[in-house]
Amino acid sequence: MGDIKAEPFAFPAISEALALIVIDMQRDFAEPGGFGASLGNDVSRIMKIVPDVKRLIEGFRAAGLPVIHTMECHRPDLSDLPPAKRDRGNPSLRIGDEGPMGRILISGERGTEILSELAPIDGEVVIEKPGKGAFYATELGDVLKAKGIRQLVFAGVTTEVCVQTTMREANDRGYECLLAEEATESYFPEFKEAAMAMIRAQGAIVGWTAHVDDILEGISPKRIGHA
Ligand code: TIU
Repeated sequence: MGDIKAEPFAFPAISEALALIVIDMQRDFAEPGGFGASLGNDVSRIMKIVPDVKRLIEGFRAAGLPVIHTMECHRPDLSDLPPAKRDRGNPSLRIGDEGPMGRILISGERGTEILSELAPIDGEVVIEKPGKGAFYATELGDVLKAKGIRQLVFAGVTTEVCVQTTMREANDRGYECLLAEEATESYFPEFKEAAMAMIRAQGAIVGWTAHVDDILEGISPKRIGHA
């Protein structure tokens, strides 16, 4: 497969080892009445990245590369929700409360679903995670090991919270991580910029960043075919 144009330098992609992980593209973070809005955020920013996340997912599917989805959510009995998380901040609706899209961030509720435009297809792994990081208290590490995945391309929300936390977890576990710039977003534009700068600083201390077009060019079946 070869190099993908990236910062701070080219990302050395290996087709047998590469997967896309789409973090928490759920209605609760993107639509009015959900968890993101209950924390006082302008959620309209999140919907704007949907077309770029969609073409990245479609590019991975077309190349025959795995797509993994995550969802931040909790059990209906809240047994995996520490009080420290439930009580944090001053939200108008807390995790587990009944909102306009069902109970906030609870598994199986309408608001917890992945946006319909980005819905997983048959055979794609969906990881339900109680934390901000996708490795904590989930089967993600075992799934990646079983599939032989050692490199992860990241998309999803929010850049500095669940995306960055998961990238740091993955980096410490030995995965090479590449963040797709137009396919991630924060409620705070300055936090997105700062998170990307932190990730790629010091010679890719946490990982690389790249434009969606360059990632799609790097994984295109045409290019794999000629590798
Ligand atoms: N609040 C915020 O920025 N993010 C989260 O609570 N979760 C995720 O980032 N998925």
